[in-house]
Amino acid sequence: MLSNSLTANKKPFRLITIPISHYCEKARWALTKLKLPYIEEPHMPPFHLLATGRVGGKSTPVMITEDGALTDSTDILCYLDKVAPDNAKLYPTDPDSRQQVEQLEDLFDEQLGPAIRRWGYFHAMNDSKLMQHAWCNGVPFFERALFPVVFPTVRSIAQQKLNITQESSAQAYEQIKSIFEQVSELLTDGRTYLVGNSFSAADLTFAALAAPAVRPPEHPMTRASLEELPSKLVSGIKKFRETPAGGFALRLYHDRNN
Ligand SMILES: N[C@@H](CCC(=O)N[C@@H](CS)C(=O)NCC(=O)O)C(=O)O
Repeated sequence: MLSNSLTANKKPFRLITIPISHYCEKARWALTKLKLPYIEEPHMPPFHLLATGRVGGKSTPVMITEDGALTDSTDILCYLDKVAPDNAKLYPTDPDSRQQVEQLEDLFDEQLGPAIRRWGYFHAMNDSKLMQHAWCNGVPFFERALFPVVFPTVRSIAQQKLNITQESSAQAYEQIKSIFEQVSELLTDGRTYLVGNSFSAADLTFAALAAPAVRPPEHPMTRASLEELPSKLVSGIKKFRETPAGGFALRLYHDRNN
């Protein structure tokens, strides 16, 4: 739990992640953008539960601050916004604009994120080599070593928990298309950012959660090449990249580290 007053963190934040997770990338990007020091502690599922459970969390990302642990990506962004300097805020001060940012962030968190995960995992989960690369990037040695032992069980639990079936994946694909269309529609007036004239949590959340569907070359956790991906995923990625929303996510990634 967080205390009421925020303390200036003297130590780097700790960020517990499943490194491939697009929600973890949302938190990582915010920390990078705000140039706040952090140490990432990457884990492979289900070993993340040992780390997140210790601080009262379950899913990743979890960020540990001197004020307590934050167990949701949106809570992490709101916290970071409070410690960010005035010229680097992720949420507008104007109440109407802030509401628009929060509504878009909720839409992306609640619909786009789960749909992309379901569609992506449906096509990738039977390729254990691909999954090994996706899940083991930078994780402790013993977790990596146990991948071949635990993966079949973890995969079947994940398939049930996330309802990953051919039918749900096809529905998820349509849902991604529909949210991309909504974002493309917003961009038709030539705006640079989704809300107002500056980069906000809405832009960051869209790009981070859309990343698995457009595979930006600048993404810190995925390989740029599409060659190793299943062909169904590649054809979807190529289509998403060609949409205005996809191009927008790619542009934001191009500028991610500036
Ligand atoms: N609402 C959460 C969602 C996070 C989430 O779904 N994280 C997934 C990775 S993509 C996770 O850690 N799943 C493993 C679990 O729930 O045990 C947030 O925004 O932080």
